[in-house]
Amino acid sequence: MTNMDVHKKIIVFGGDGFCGWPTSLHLSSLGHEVIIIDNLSRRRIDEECQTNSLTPIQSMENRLEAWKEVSGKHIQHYLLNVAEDYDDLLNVIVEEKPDVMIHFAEQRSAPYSMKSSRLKRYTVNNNINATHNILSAIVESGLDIHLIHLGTMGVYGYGTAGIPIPEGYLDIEVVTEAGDRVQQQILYPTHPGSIYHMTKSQDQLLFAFYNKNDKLRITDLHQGIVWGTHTRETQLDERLINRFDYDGDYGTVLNRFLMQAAIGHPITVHGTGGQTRAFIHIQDTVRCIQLAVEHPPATGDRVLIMNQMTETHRVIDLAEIVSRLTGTEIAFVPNPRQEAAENDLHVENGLFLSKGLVPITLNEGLLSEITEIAKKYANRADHSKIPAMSTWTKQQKPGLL
Ligand code: USQ
Repeated sequence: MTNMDVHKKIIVFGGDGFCGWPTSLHLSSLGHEVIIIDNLSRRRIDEECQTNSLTPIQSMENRLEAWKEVSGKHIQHYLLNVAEDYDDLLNVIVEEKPDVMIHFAEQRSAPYSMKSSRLKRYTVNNNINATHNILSAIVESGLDIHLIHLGTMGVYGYGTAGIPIPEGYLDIEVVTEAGDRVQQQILYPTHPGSIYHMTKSQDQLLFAFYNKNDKLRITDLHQGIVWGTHTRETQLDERLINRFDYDGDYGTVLNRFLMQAAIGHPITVHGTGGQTRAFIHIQDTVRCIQLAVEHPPATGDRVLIMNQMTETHRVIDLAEIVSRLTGTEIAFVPNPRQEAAENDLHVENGLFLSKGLVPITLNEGLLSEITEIAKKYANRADHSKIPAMSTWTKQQKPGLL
């Protein structure tokens, strides 16, 4: 029996979110026993910001009931705050004895994390405590659990001066005073662009420490910007539908552009649109997590870091593609963020390709995403939530926004 055929018990932290929900369904469909731990904070933030998913997502109870009906498989849900309820977290881990735990349970919006000092502190407290509580609980449980974490390409920063971004580690050579050449591999220096991205940079250090000190087996996935909505499993029944964020805080760039085109709103390019970013389709996200589950590091291995992205694009090029497909005009708006106006980006992603990932490209999915999702649910859109309102500095006030 190969590693791929083994059915595992898997806890998914943050299994109600945009990446966590389709991942939970996918792993369950493969025969793994999936347990979701989620405090439903993403839904609370929607209420706080008076925003909503463009798609009509169901309550957690309805989602799980629908999955049982459609697949015959049971997913259990624990309502638990991983960042705060350490004892409960430890108890669940000790009782359930999972083989694998997947950690999506972090506040994931850069603009939201920059909105106010309250939200900066919330993001830091939530994200870093969640990660540390999980690591600490694995050690205290005494169990040999493979931890998979959803990190971000944003820890590297985007100004790479032509250097292809390696998968986590950089080869360096230092010439000592005596003239000796010393070679080393170090964690690629982090260069986060928001409080949110900074928390993911801190996560890397926590992983490095627990890996060195306690020999924890950890995979850290540096994911690019996700686009798309459906995966094979979320399409099986409308009650399983994934969330689609389009608002100025949580909507990611390409999905925002697709939704804007669907409702005839000008496509909001920040600045010149010369920002180059890494992208991946949500279907490939869940496939990558499957591959990470099937290829765990061995005890004693260093943290396995893989770049979870399939393509790089400039924001302006994406806007032009969507504009060409739909006839929607492009609006250049002052950039509310502090980021380089233009950058090159070369990313190595050979690890996932070598494990069998066959990427979905933009060409294959864009039109259907516009018609099947954005247009279908356009009547649910609140147009007042489209502008990006979060600014990176107090002084900067984006004129048009
Ligand atoms: N942008 C626009 N117009 C818009 C929205 C965004 O031009 O209407 C620009 C932004 O200024 C930025 C780029 O598009 O230059 C990407 O913005 P984004 O909101 O799509 O992505 P980001 O804030 O980086 O965060 C998202 C996810 C985060 C994940 C990250 C991966 O929210 O959870 O970690 O993508 S990465 O960008 O590779 O770090």
